Amino acid sequence: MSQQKVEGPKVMEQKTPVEVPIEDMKHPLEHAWSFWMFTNDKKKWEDNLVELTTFDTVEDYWCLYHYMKSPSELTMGQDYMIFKKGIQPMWEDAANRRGGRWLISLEKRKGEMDRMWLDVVLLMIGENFEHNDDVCGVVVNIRGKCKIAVWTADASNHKAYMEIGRKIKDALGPYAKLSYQHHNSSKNIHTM
Ligand code: MGP
Repeated sequence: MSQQKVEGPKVMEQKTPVEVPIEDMKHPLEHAWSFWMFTNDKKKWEDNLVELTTFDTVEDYWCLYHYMKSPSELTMGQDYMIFKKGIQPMWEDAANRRGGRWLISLEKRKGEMDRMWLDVVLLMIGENFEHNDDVCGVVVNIRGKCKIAVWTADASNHKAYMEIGRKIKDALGPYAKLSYQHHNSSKNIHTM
């Protein structure tokens, strides 16, 4: 009896026309951003700041988003901070010294903190403002009264901070309460 020759599946020799490094397949952001964490352990405020990592692509941000705890899972006294690479998340940094912040109060809407944090971070790293250059970073403080704050570079640049504030308000919806303050004062310059 003649034995039938069984042929295995044909393996086509496949050649990728161009070898694309995986890094080049990611979508770059306009800026590189540093992700900071504050844990209230040490006496001096600035000693509690840790720069965890830097990201500069959309994909790397989503990786971090899935890997890290959401703000609502942090413990009391902790902060997350995302600032343009090179800007330290403190008033003393040259980029913040003349600046201020849009404070988003989460007093009554704490349950929505994670969504609001994500919305504001995406708005910021996606460079959705006309005055992107005026945006320094964003902070979420886990306290009895939690807060999200977008820091801008120049508290005397009314046009810039108002445009930024309006975009944040539009993204978060009519119930979001925003107030703008100079870093060296707790007085509200603007509310919306
Ligand atoms: P906070 O953590 O921003 O807000 O500031 P919190 O805890 O809600 O308190 P509140 O004062 O807004 O009601 C708390 C304290 O941390 C400040 O009073 C400062 O002593 C210190 N601190 C906060 N920041 C953002 C800075 C900073 O940029 N530089 C320095 N040196 N100290 C800061």
